[in-house]
Amino acid sequence: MKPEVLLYKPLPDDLRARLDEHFTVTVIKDLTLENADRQADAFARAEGIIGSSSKVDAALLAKLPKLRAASTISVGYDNFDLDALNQRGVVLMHTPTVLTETVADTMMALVLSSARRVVEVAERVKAGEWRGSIGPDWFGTDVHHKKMGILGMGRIGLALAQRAHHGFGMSILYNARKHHEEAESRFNARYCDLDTLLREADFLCISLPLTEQTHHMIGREQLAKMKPDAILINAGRGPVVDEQALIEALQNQTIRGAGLDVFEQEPLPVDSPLLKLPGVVALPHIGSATHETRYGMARDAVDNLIAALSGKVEKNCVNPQVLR
Ligand code: 8YV
Repeated sequence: MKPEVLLYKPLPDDLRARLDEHFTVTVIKDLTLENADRQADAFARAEGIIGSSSKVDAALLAKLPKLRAASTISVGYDNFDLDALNQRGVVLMHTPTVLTETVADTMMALVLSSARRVVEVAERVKAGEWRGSIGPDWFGTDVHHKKMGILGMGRIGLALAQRAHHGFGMSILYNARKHHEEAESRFNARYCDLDTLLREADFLCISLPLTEQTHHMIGREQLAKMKPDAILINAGRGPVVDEQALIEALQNQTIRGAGLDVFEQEPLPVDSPLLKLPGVVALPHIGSATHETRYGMARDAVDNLIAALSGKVEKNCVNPQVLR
């Protein structure tokens, strides 16, 4: 008998076939309490779940009495109640390495497009406004040789530092829970406290997971410390930044701009004041969204679930303590 699993995100055909080889699969749209009631039998039998973005808390876990493993097709797992999983002994698997370079590319795209106003001026060209030689109202600000401040020196922060330092000659400052020797030796990155990071960075690049400690870590007080010419980049999780405070800082022009791939509410409401601010580049959470990387994430998530349900976990496990 193959273990039963719930799949709540479409997979490429070959990966779906691999999942079917190992498990009896029930497809559901989202992991919600309503769907748990509608498909109660499948939930009651499921030993594994695989997908992304749905909220998994104690109430949902109560509908999954046989669950042993959860495999998320993402690096972030803030949508999971980790304490509840640990209490139930459910192992949580994620996809941390495969998306690193792609997300760092996205962050560099946000740096370049917000500094050089790429989206805004391209729209003006399309609107027929380019009629002669351009003046200062089309100009941006330089990226090369500026100071990049990285908040959170994990895998993605490191890949961003590499691009900024080697590709653009930028100097790197960073703040993280601890010193990162590789960042310091390879990219000459300088460790500093958060205040120094805020005061000195031309680009404040946030690459942090969302936790109780990082929620609204950048708020009114922190934004007030940034340079008037600084640009804030966030491609981690929206709620790390107090969005209302950011909107006010941008409206009052106490900072120059923002490049955002993540928001407090996603999809970003169409009436968000962020969309009316010319200094803002807003992307629809495309950090990892390339064909290659999304395939790799789905492949790793399938492999992670197979490993977890056969008791052969070697990597990509968020809570290995439940295995002991
Ligand atoms: C995901 C992300 O693709 O991995 C993450 O944590 O934010 C994105 O890369 C997104 O959650 C949708 O799966």
